[in-house]
Amino acid sequence: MSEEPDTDLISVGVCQIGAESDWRVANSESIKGTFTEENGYQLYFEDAQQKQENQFRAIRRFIQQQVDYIVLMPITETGWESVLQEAREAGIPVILVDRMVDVEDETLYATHIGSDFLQEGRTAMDWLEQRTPEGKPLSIMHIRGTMDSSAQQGRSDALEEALGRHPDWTLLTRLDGDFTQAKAYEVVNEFLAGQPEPVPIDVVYCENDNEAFGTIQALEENGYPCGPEGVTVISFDATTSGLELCAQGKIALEVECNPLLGPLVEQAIRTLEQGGTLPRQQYVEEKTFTPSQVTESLLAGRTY
Ligand code: GZL
Repeated sequence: MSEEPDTDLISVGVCQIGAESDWRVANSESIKGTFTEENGYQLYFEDAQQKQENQFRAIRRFIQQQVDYIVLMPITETGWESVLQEAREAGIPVILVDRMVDVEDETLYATHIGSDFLQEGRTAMDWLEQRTPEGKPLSIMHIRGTMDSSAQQGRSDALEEALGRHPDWTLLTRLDGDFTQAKAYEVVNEFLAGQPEPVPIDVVYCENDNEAFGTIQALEENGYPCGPEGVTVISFDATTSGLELCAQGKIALEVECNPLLGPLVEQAIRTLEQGGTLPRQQYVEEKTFTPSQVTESLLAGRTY
């Protein structure tokens, strides 16, 4: 970023995680579509390629650039104290978007706008409990998202809670899919190749759609069909591609995670510009979808 910020525009430094998933791409598009010059903003957008140290570097660049606001999508929850203190010392408000940070001093950020990941997971577990007769054994494969991210922690905690309620449910394995299709495909194939004989898999709990895509491909290539007569796949995000697989019955439950956060972030900046105060936490509305609920009109109306 060589040019000095244009003083008529509100300068916003956005520190994005990467482009690891359909969800993330849609989230970035929402931000870029909101913070345009015609809307009164000068946008500095940094893609950290899924590395926290790149996020630290980007935030320090924004501080040097003396942007008016920093928008941070923190890849993981820990390690943020010093760089957020530097932003505060520079007098630059930080707005957290999507995932959360784990800091003692909550005044290090102006607000958090995103999802309640634990509630998303609990919603998925409520659905699974309602459709599973009491006492029926289940063997569950868990594909975790990026470790230490709040999305992974919340969704994983909900599954652990449910396993604690159901002694008849067995956790077959926990695999780390890092929210990507390629990694999920790799680790599921590795797991299946390591089994001396076919294993019973009743449910696969994928912590985002891109993991579900890779998992379903690996399962079906290894003779485990996914669907009403086969493996029950639970996924998060409800992207268009995820909903299309849900409509086909390959994903039994989609838990929506809304990536279109640009307008809410802009509202927060406008409030701060007018000297207003913000709630610490702003959760977004999210729904769930089962195959019969994924209609043509729903798909036609999806923008991500
Ligand atoms: C959730 C977000 C997660 C998505 C994944 O808000 O942090 O990261 O569920 C994305 O698709 O990679």
